[in-house]
Amino acid sequence: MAFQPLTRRSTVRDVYRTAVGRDAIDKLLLQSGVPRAAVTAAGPLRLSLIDRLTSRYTGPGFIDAIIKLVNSEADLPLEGLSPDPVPWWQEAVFYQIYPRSFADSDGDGIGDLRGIISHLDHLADLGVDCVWLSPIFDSPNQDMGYDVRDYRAVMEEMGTLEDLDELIRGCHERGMRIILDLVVNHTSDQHAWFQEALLDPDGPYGDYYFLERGDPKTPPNNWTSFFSGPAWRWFPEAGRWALHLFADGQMDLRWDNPDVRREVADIVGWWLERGIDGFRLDVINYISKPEGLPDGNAFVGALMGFVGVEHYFYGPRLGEFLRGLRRDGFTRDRPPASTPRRRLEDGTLGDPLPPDPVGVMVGETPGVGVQLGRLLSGGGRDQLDLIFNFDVLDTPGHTRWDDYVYDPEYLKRFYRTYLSELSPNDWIAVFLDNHDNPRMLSKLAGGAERDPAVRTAVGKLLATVQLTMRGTPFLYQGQELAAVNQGFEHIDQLRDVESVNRHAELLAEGVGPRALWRQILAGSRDHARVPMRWTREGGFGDAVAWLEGHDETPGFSAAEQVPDPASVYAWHRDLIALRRHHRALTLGELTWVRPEVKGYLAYERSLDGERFLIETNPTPKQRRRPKLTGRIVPVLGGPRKSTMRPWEAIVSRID
Ligand code: TEU
Repeated sequence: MAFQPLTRRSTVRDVYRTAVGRDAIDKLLLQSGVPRAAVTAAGPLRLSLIDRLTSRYTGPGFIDAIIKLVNSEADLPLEGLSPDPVPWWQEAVFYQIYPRSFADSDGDGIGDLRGIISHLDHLADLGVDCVWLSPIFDSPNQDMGYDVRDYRAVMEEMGTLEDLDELIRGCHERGMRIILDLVVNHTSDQHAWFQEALLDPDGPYGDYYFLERGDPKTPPNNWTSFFSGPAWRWFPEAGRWALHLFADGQMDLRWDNPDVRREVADIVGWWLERGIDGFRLDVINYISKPEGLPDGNAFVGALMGFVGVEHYFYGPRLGEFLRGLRRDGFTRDRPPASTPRRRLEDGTLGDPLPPDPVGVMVGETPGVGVQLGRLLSGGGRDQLDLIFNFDVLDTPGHTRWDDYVYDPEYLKRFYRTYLSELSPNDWIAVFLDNHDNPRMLSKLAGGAERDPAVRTAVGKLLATVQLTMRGTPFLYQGQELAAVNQGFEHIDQLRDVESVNRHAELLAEGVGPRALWRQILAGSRDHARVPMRWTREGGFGDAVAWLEGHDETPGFSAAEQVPDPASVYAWHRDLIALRRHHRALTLGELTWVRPEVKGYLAYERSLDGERFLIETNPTPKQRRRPKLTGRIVPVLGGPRKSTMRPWEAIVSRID
């Protein structure tokens, strides 16, 4: 189907028919909590009419912004591409480590590489196939390493390049791959490039960033930062404004400059040669900004919480930049220092594998919905391999700053819709936790997880869904120990720049102390950043951790969980082992089972005549189990009674 550009005479239905328009509308509905049926109702209406009807709320330019966004992506065809034979990452279990909080080997209260090395067996025993390290490169840590000062050096407090080489080898020897975090939408203001740029804004490095002349009182446009305030900082020494979508020390790189693209590709190649198997690419969908940096629409800004996003969350040259990076950076032209050993059927390890021709590219893509996700990661499109779709994290009408209980019906709806819109060329990443979000276990249990039995049950339930959903699971450290949100009591206990800035901003706006703290506590990224609980006493022994955890509930440390066959850890390990032996659970088709039944989240996975039934009751209430036919034999969990216990999860074989 040829792409027809939208005009003001187009209808809502026309917009919804396009990939970009569909995602944009879905996102607006999700943010505002309006049901999808509204689109059907408004389907035949012309955009000019919608503009007239809604401009009172949206202000001028809203509809034009949508039209422009949709017309910028004429690149629709997704069908007819030939997917590769199954790439390794489709069957893999990834595990995200937040190095600062994983394990501390030298007692300074900060996690480090040697700490990770000493716990590699924990990961291998769990069954992890690929480890992802959040940033470890040299950084002033305004945003905990997401502000890189030197892309070829390890942060001092985390160790040395030699430690990292040893860590890479340690993963490979255990049959695991390892990827790092590539943060290249921005650099730290302390990066040599930016320092050079400030010294000589008209020199070559000035062009690496968005350095704009102007009046020191008026920023170049109305964009706001994700971490409060305007997205611009004035540098008097250079007489220029500089763009920063995140903290004021995270300066956005100007990817339109071919030198920037070449530098990034070189960095990637350098690491691949050292043995790194790929990267998770931080906010990679933000790298292309439109020429002229136009003002953001105020209505979209108010709805999304940030002004300007519609201009860069899927910018004009994004696809081109990603294809270039894949070709010039991720495609190997030199052999790596080492490769992972092959994992054999019987669980032992074989010889090292041949190098992957292309390092894996996992895109962190906030704001990207199902259709844009397909455009960015569809097989054969030569952009990314996997993307994170964040719409799973909060239910419609909610953001992470709202104090609310997660509705499990939405979890079902999210995956149903997502999977139903994919073609055989698409593959998704499945994640519930990461270092930027409170724990899903706490969101779903809504406080009931203070009861250890509930905590265990919910932890197992979430693991079941995540590890048997059709897609590649990304576990985040601590999920295997049923980690929960922390009982922070005061802003002084928090370390995250986002929480700290937001706190100050709300305070300045006059929000009362209770309402303010409620928000911060609901949404703070620090919940997931406290030290991993290796022992009952905590994570980092006697050292004072850089961020203290508050969870003291007995039973939920690694020391207690690992030896216990009924633990959440054992459940993860057993499920991962089951996946490894039965491809129906990784590559198999997924068919929903009685999806209309509330409080029953169930599906079948099947391949080559082998069938598994996954059944959960993601609610605090006992429920009647829908009657199913066939011989159903539990292999994990059970027994399978006519009523389901609260939070029950069972994996069965259908014979
Ligand atoms: O996060 C990007 C992002 O948009 C959000 O998840 C962000 O944390 C916040 O929720 C915006 O409101 C990535 C990293 O994962 C995050 O840790 C970094 O702070 C951020 O990019 C900047 O590099």
